[in-house]
Amino acid sequence: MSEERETHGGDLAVLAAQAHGINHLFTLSGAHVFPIYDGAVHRDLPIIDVRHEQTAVFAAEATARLTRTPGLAVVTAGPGVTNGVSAVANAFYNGAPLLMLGGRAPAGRWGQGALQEIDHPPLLAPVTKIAATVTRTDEIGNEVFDALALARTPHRGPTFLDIPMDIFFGPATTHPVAAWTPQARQVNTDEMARIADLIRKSSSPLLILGSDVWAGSAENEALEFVESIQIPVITNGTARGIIPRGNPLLATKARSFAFRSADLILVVGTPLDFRLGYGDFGSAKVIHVSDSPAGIATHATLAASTSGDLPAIFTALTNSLSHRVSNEWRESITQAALKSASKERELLEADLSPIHPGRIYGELLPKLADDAVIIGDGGDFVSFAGKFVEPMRPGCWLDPGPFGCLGGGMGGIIAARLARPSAQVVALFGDGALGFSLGDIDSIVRHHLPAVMVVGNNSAWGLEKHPMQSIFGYDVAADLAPQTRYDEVVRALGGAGEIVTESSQIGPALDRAFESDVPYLVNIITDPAIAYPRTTTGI
Ligand SMILES: Cc1ncc(C[n+]2csc(CCOP(=O)(O)OP(=O)(O)O)c2C)c(N)n1
Ligand SMILES: [Mg+2]
Repeated sequence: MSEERETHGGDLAVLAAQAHGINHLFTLSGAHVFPIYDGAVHRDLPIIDVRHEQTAVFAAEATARLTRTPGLAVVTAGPGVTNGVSAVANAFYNGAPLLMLGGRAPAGRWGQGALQEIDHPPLLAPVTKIAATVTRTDEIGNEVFDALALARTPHRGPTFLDIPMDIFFGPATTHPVAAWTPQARQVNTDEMARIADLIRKSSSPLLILGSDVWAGSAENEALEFVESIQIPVITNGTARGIIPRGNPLLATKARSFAFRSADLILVVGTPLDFRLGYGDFGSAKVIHVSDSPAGIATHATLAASTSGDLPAIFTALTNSLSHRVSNEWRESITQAALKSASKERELLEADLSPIHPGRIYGELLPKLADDAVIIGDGGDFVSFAGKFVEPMRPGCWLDPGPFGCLGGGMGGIIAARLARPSAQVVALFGDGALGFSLGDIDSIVRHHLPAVMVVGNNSAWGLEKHPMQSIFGYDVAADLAPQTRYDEVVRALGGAGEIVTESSQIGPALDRAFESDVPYLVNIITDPAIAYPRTTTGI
């Protein structure tokens, strides 16, 4: 297809998206956005159509988190946009760059009550970096390009544009669009000197690596820094795997001991939110490093902070520090990690009836390849995954993140399978969470996106049932129908699956799932009485 063509606004939007390296358009149909479909068809941008707009946006978010290229979700006016809002909010709190492009009632009819007429940007403004309406056809290309550039500029996050139908269908001439290139950024040398000094003086430092380290392509520089001074590390989100399983500096399994015993905690690329005790670690000094000035916590007492280019920040630290963290501190972390690993082994090997969720991970872990993509969508069942699964590579772990929106699993599968065509894709679902995106089994079947889906089926919203029990002594609105055959739902929609009720059946069922070349759901009936032993409540 030639670059120049007399066409409409849809072509301009597609060219701008392609200049950002976007390879897929996630959508659910509506006439308001037909021009971009026509542009995508003419410009060979594959269209992945799904059964709920939320899944389109979750797929865009997961694409961004896995590939570090922005995702693109296209939704129709009105309910198409409103259905996407929860997933946009999730992406906002994960710092995931995407553009949700919405249709909009025609500008020429505004105020007259056209179908699905609603002003979207005010709904999206609190959860996007920009939410705006395009007002001229010949500006569509620039505005889409700029919205994507803003989305992927640190601190990353979603953006929203809507395009009135008459503007979108308006005549346009396309021109070649130059590919996007990132802007170079500096580090603050004074702040870096102070941080290096604090690390040098610390006898028991601990490093926390968050998702922005992976998003900012700082994983190699981070690992180099860690190895050079031998500092123990805890990772979260997509940063899990930067320090691979088996590396003695990985302190994730010694988490409570490490937080309790460190005298300095250096947090890079993640907010000091409830997951990190709001940045209050008792007497330990805290350093906060973010990819942007607004990311530095203002609610915590910080010994130092800096923001900027994360690879450059790690390189500066490596260059300015020549000491090694003490053997005693590292050894105490290793011992604490070994102790908790031996306790975990009991759960991983539990041979109980009904099945203990831990045993599912005991069976799954040895079957995971180093490049497996793991997606979690659920409550307690996914918390167990967080405890047991230690990825070997970064950018291979998708959990809902701090906004905690259930329902992202199927969008995660779509994105993971497209981004990593030959890798294992394993989605771990709570039975409650699965219900949000069950209809999109149809999407992964239609688009031939095989994946292994494992449901920890405790017939309950477990992560709500158990807390309500402990607060009120009883629970309501927390039970689901017992032992629902989600595997049969998948089969009816064209995939495959089976039910598992005994621990000994888990391994063979997982083997069949990995060997199959279709979406395969292993529906594992687990003990409803088991609650994840939680130490944080999120409040
Ligand atoms: C969209 C959304 N609605 C409600 C919640 C509140 N919530 C958090 S965990 C949870 C229970 C999840 O149940 P399930 O997926 O079955 O996992 P389990 O805890 O039983 O393992 C609920 C309802 C949420 N996080 N997101
Ligand atoms: Mg459940």
